[in-house]
Amino acid sequence: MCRYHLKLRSLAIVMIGLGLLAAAGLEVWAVARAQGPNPQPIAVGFSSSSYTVGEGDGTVTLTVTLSEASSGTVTVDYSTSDVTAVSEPSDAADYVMSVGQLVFQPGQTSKTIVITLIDDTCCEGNETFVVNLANAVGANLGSPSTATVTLLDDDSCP
Ligand SMILES: [Ca+2]
Ligand SMILES: [Ca+2]
Repeated sequence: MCRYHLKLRSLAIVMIGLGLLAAAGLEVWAVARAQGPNPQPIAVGFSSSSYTVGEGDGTVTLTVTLSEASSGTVTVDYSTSDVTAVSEPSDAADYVMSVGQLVFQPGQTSKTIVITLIDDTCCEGNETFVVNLANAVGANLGSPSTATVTLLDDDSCP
């Protein structure tokens, strides 16, 4: 009789334990539901899809931002690519090719890329090149991930 009673007691304890687990699970579910769908992942992208500078301005500065501060480090690679403007070692280079990596320390949300321009004396019209972002780590590649730089020609044609 006594043994049977003990078994009943341990069964009751197990049942209470299961009940508590179920309650905890329900609470986790309710909290997750209250928070809605998964929070939007952090995105990294240019602040603008186009930048316009005079070819004699010396440099162009592009800004890359995070959609929100991250608690971890975020890195993203960047590289320039010719369109109608060309980079060195071309004799008629309009800008200096630039490849690198931006590192956002935790809490940082903005970084700049500075590209050196090469002024010429050619009457050539406005020219463009692009800067691409790639290989984002710690964030998703956002939009725009490509920025177009337009170099305004400052030479008068004969
Ligand atoms: Ca010029
Ligand atoms: Ca020119």
